[in-house]
Amino acid sequence: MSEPTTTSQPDEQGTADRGSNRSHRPASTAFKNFVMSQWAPRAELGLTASAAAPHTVSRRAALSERLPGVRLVIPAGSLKTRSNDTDYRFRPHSAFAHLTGLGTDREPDAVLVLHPVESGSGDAGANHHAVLYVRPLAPRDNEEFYADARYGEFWVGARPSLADVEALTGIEARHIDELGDALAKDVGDGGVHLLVVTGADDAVESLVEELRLEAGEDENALTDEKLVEVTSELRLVKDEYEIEQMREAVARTIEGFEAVIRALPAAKEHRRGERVVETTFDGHARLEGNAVGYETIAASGEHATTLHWIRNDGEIHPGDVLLLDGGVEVDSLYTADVTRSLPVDGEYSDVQRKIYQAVLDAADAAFAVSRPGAKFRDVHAAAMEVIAARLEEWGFLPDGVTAADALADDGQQHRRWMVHGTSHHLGLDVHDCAQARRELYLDGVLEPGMVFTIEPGLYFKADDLAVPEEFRGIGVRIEDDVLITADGNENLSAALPRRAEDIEAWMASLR
Ligand SMILES: [Mn+2]
Repeated sequence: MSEPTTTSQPDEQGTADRGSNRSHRPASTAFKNFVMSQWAPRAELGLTASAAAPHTVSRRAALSERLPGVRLVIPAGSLKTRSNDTDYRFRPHSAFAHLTGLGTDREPDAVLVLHPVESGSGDAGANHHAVLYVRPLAPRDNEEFYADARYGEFWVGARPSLADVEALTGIEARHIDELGDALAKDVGDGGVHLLVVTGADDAVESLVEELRLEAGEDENALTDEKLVEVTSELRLVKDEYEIEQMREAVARTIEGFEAVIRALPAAKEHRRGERVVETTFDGHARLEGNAVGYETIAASGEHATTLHWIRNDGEIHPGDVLLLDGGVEVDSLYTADVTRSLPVDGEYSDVQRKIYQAVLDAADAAFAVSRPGAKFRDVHAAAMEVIAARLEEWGFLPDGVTAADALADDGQQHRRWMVHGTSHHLGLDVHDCAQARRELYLDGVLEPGMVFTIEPGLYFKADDLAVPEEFRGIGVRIEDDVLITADGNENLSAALPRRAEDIEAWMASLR
């Protein structure tokens, strides 16, 4: 990649603050005049309303309903440094993406503000008027055009104009330079209170904090945690567009799994076979979606007993079960989260099949209770009953401990072999809605439109002396993505084989 220059003016010693000792950018007036001239008029980006835009109106209205009279600040976040002067690819904060419909890498430094207005006189009859503050494309007579490695057109391509942003989102767009004054307006004694989604953009957070300090904090005022909680809870039930995006993410993910199976012969030959699996899946995610929704877990043999094995540098040995936990994130940033545990030679051994069947039975039990009106925690409980029963049957629980003892709060011995939960909400974040209140999440009641995973597993470490030797070094997880429907559930990832015999037949068909 090219060496970035800087927008900072060189000081008297001829140095600048960012990458200065490597910068060869000419600073002569002759160069500036020449580089800024003789450009054809800009072609319009020609952006039109996104498919998400109409749905975001009601999402913002729902947020407005929950927090009337408060100015709500939802930053997209800023570019994050990877090292020195190179940044990670940008991904907007999920609350921002949800409320604006902006996906892919849009739009670093942007801030959505919901300005409180007289009750019911805002957008679509809500209590707020939404404005998006963005850093628009700089004109060609601005040095940013050619000299700014972070934002300049020469470096990162043409950014959308304010008109483009309005067309794409349906939200009024203003220059980011107006943000400070807009946030400060009427803040203070008896005036408007500010809340900001924390953890997205340090600079915006500091600005809000400063304005609140100047205004004098009201001790009884709502805190930022409330806004974070509400933006998280808004996503517990997905709208039609979101469900369609989840279907898309799952479909692309299933293709990724198929690509991995086709690559297994090459993976078995490579000294880092797990990397062949990872790069095959991740490559598919970049080609057909935005990226992976989280780091792919490609764990063969004993590595599968490490729950978040993402180093993926191991060999794939004959006879291994390969645990692949991957999700394609589509351009709208919704992600799937699916796991299959595959026999790399195409057939499970007897003990692998035995473990696999126990996990599958646990998953099926969880599916059977997933319907409107059930508690979220019932799903986990149903899976654990099967897991505990099977471990008792195999004689793995300590002497004198029955499955029923283990299932009691003061037991839980079965969890030695499955320390994670069975389910989590899924959507823009792989662990979606994580800041929702407990009574709406863990203790919450299932409703149509909720999407979550069912992912029981059993993991027997290679050095686990509590189980017979033949079980050691095998990890199995089966993870599907579930949509709660009006009268039950739909397995969104049902097109990916689940039963042991179906997995074997499917692998054979792809060979
Ligand atoms: Mn998961």
